[in-house]
Amino acid sequence: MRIDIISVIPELLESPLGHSIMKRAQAKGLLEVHTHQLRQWAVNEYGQVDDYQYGGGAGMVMMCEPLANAIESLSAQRHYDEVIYMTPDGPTLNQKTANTLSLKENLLLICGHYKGIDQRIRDHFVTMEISIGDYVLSGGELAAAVLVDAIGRLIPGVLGDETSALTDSFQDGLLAPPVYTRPADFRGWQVPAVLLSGDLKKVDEWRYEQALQRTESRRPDLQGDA
Ligand code: 6GU
Repeated sequence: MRIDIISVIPELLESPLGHSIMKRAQAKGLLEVHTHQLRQWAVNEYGQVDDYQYGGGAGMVMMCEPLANAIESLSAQRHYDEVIYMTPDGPTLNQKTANTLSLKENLLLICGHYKGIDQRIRDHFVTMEISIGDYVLSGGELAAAVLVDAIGRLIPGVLGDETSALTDSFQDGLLAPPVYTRPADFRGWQVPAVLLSGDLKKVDEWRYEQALQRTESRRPDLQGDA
């Protein structure tokens, strides 16, 4: 999979995508992430990409021309399955959306700043909008990093243990059960005996039961959401 990202601060994406699983995915050639500085399509020598909003009001709006030129120039090189605008007023990202997007070949992400981007870009180029939650970030970059991470780890071959993404919280509409590692007794705090029993069927049943209980008490809204 290839993901292109248009941003005025591409540096913000470097660290989140340069370590751990995202680093490994790219090293293995399973994921390519290319960032593009929007200012290379600026309207003047000052690198201008935003302007005052029509109708008045505080806050700048990202202009049509740089974004249209950026999107068209990148789209001339490959077909994008989705052109995604990262915006707090989009539908909220969930595991189902991440699963769907992980099966795509090419994605183009647009990171907004200030008051956002001119509505005409959304109307004429954007095919999908995504928010990562009901709060406002200074720009779309951190949200884009979250999206790339959520998608990237689902690409087959990225996770060392092929099955581990399947047992994540949310993957089956349930939160994950509690986990334990050595020692079995830490300060008198015991690991549940069933996990030491060696009875895999019992362990599976216990985990499922715990997942149900956790979901019921913490996120009753999730039930059957897979
Ligand atoms: Cl995608 N962008 C911004 N700026 N803020 C957000 C967001 C996105 N998702 C939640 N808050």
